[in-house]
Amino acid sequence: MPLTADHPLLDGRTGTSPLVRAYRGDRPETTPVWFMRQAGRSLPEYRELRVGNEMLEACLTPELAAEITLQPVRRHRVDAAIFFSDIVIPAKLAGVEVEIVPGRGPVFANPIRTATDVAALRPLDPDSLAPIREAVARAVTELGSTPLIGFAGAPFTLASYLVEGGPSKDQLRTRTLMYTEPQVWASLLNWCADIAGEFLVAQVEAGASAIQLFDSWVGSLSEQQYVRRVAPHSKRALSHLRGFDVPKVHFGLGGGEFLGAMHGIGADVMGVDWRLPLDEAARRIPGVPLQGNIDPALLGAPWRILEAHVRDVMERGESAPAHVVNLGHGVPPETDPDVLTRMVELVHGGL
Ligand code: 1CP
Repeated sequence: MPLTADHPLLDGRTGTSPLVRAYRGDRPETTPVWFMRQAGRSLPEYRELRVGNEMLEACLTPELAAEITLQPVRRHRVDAAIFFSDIVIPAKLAGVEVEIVPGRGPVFANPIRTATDVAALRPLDPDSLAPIREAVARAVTELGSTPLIGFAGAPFTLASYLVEGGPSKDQLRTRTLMYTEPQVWASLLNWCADIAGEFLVAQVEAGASAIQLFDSWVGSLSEQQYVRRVAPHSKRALSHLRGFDVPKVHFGLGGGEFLGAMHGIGADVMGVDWRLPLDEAARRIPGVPLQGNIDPALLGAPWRILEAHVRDVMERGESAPAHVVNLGHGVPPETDPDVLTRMVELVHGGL
């Protein structure tokens, strides 16, 4: 399905924005920058809006989700907004019971661990995505020439929450299921791929100018297991966007050892975590635009140390055909927002 003529990528709003140009392999005059998890806990205006609103309810209230999406753009002048939502929203919309427990993360009342559990999962009713479409449309109208990035959790990361029942350090149960019940595993990952894919399509149709697929917990896998048991499903998630000419970014924490395999699922741009220098990433996947990879730990360091690190990241980023500056993972909640604003100014000032 092609984008409609009134989509921001086609009607002159975002098609030549620095972010979209860099995602397409070009080097705009100013290097674009945004931050994973820029919308949320580090901003006082976010905490204020969230008082009395449960996290997932906020995600499904279009006015609130749109407003939270816009906050970091207004404050920091970043080159993109990322849609305020969560990777578990499509599961919730498909009828799975989940809540976000403050200080912990997503928790599922009934973890999915058997063939019967997987067989009981229902497909996502496209009508249930109406609040997502409305929130995206509202945000996009306000954003004008600033692109909105849509996102989804990749099947492995989504499945790991469903199987574990909540956040887990090493995804042990998930990986046990992967090894011992390959068919149950494949059905579960296909279900995750399809709900993630439809979540992405809804965001793109409503006006997102790029998407990012997060495979946050992929670092617990070997390359062999990734290629065999995970990558085909991530590819399936992205295949829902076939025909839509939008840049697709793929990011995984600890995926540096199999960056090539991750890129191979159909991504246009690779997000890199802080463990792998960008010049080395560019050597591993030549010709691919890169995004990253400031170490979030340095957000709490004295400015001169952070500044030197940002400059180093930008220099190494010159090894890639194009570079979008970002963190190597999300903004930690305790970050001083002024530091993020100052970093945006630094990146826009150039090397
Ligand atoms: O207390 C609060 O305010 C809720 C904290 C919070 C927020 C702000 C959660 C719970 N989710 C979000 C928003 C969110 N989640 C966004 C919005 C936009 C932005 O980036 O600014 C995005 C992209 C996500 C994606 C997400 N959720 C990921 C992938 C990215 C990553 O950080 O690796 C994952 C793994 C989640 C699960 C999740 N949701 C929330 C938390 C605390 C977690 C992680 C828990 C864990 O460590 O397992």
